[in-house]
Amino acid sequence: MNKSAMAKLCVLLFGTTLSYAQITTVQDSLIKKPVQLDEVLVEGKKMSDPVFSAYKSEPEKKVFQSKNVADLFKGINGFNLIKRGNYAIDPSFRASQYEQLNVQFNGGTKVMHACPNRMDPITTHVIPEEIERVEVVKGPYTFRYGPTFGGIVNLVTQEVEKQDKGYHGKVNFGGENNGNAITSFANVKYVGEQFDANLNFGFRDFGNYEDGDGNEVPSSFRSTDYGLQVGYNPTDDQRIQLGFRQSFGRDVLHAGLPMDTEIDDSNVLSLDYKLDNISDGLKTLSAKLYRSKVDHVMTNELRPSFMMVEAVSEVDATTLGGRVELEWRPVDQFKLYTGIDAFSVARTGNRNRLVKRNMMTGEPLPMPMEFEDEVWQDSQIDDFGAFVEGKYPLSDKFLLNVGFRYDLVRSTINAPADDFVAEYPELDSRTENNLSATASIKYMVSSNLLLELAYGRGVRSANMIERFINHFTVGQDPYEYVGNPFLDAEVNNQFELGIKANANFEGYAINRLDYGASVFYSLYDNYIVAVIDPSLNKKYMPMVEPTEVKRFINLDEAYKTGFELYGELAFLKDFAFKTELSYVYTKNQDLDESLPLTPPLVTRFNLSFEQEKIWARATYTLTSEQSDIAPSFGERTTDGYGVMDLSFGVRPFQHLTVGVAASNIFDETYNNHLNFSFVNQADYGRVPINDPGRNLSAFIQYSF
Ligand SMILES: [Cu+2]
Repeated sequence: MNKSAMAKLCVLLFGTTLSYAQITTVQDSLIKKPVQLDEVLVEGKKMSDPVFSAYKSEPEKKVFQSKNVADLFKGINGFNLIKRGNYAIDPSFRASQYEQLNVQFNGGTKVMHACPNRMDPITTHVIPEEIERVEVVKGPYTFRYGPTFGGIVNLVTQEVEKQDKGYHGKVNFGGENNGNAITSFANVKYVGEQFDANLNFGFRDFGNYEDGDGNEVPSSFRSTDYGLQVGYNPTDDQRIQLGFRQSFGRDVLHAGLPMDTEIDDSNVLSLDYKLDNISDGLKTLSAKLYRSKVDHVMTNELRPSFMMVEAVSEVDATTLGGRVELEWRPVDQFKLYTGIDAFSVARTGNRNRLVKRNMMTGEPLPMPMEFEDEVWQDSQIDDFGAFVEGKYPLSDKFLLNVGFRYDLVRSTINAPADDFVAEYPELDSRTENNLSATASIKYMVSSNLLLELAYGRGVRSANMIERFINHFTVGQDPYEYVGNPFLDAEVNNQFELGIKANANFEGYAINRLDYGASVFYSLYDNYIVAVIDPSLNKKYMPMVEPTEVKRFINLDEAYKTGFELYGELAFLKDFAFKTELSYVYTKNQDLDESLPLTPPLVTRFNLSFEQEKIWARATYTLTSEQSDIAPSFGERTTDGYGVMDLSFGVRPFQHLTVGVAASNIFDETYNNHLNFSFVNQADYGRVPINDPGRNLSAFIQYSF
């Protein structure tokens, strides 16, 4: 590929990602460029980025309001949120969720939840203000960052090594009127020639919010977080980085789950190393090692069921992992990546129940009865992987990417309950061998037009709940679920075709037009879902409806298809109008219904105005009715709705930023199709949880 074509491609790719990024910060070019640790996407090195990737940079300088986890994914087309309240929020992308998405921090660090109800997903162990960028690969199109089934979501925290030398810092406060929420965040960092350090602290206190009709939703929580990161560059070509962070969640109310969190503590320790410019043939060595731990305590003390049974669960999860990658240049322009990685999650913990009343009659028992239930049965899943991936420009217009990955997945259950052994007499540790592969092409038609075509085969072995859960209600419905240790890994064969284009207009009222679309089709083998199994008997409260029990099984036939498209028009220098659309259609052919958790069609209109010292935005999000549902999952049709958000920010002085925002200004009462339903709440039956009504917020930030 000749130089001008390379330059064109860079310009094109950079230009089109701008529409995702909204605002990019231009770095002062340093004379000596420090070694940077790898992320999934590398700004300015678009020839290395995976196909169908996008990122959203948090507009660091132009803030409107304090961030929450939901906001991190709001601006990325195709994302939806699975809400169990206002705290335990999981991202969903194109109807893939949980372990189907490879969600990680900083290019590989993982934090696995301890709670069987996912009260503590990875998004709860981070300060949202700390996340500077969210990177996404939309399918199994790269395997360098671990086994990937439905896509990669990489949350990038502040990249100290990219900053200017000296001291930096910021402190901010935010407040919201709906739920009387307050947020605070402080950060100080030092960047030196060889040494750098970064310290974060955050505190958040949220009350119960009200929906559009003024009904209070039990959703309050408090969380305190801090993180420390130190980096050392022993030579020009090396970097070592050590990170440690802790998060303390307290008194979290989960409207859509049977219990509330008392304690949710997590810590993450990570060590990164990179050696660059090794030789002509071998360019880079990157290594990472991490350990994370989540301790979780939940009770039903504040719930109606407490009067019959007192229940306390104390569970924990330990995640260990690491990777080593070598980047080669066997011939000029040919980038070859080889590596190995490992990922292990182990969970323990019990639920203690004190039965105070006779379940049949409701009469108090003369002697309350105590029970102890194994939640995780001391299970462990280890994944050891090896990958090879190559990027080669076939001509000055074609970039070819081919990758393979092998995973050895070992699952063990160390303390199986008697009834679980009775259900599965052949229960033993098990080893699976998974093969993943991808091939894709980037085709640069002209400097303003890029076409992408990709195929990926992503494989996901069953998670711990799907394998080993023993009569717990872990779904959105009230059924007891039983794991299945003999599940086959589910396979996603995904095809995707996409276009990104732009046009610049000199001397007109219209300045720039960006547009793009991608269409995908996923054919699944062995898709894992839970269905009612008449051969299973209910274990807990056997007389209470529903009396059937669900078991996880593999489906024979299922598929998914859909598209995303966007168009953005920049005009009158400071204005931009953007439209985005995302749609997914899923089919579980075995049961002739949709797959669970399929999001509705979402259309977003965004008008923004941006100058150096003043900026504003109006967003109208139209969510259509969802009637393609999974009745076997307890889903019901969800009405469509439209929500209007307004925000305004100003920088009156050099270091000071002030923002105000109004979300859902028309006080619409609505619930998203992916929201959980109220469970075990005194004031609500099993109806979907409504999202917040009107919310006014104010934000102030001082940075230097
Ligand atoms: Cu929990």
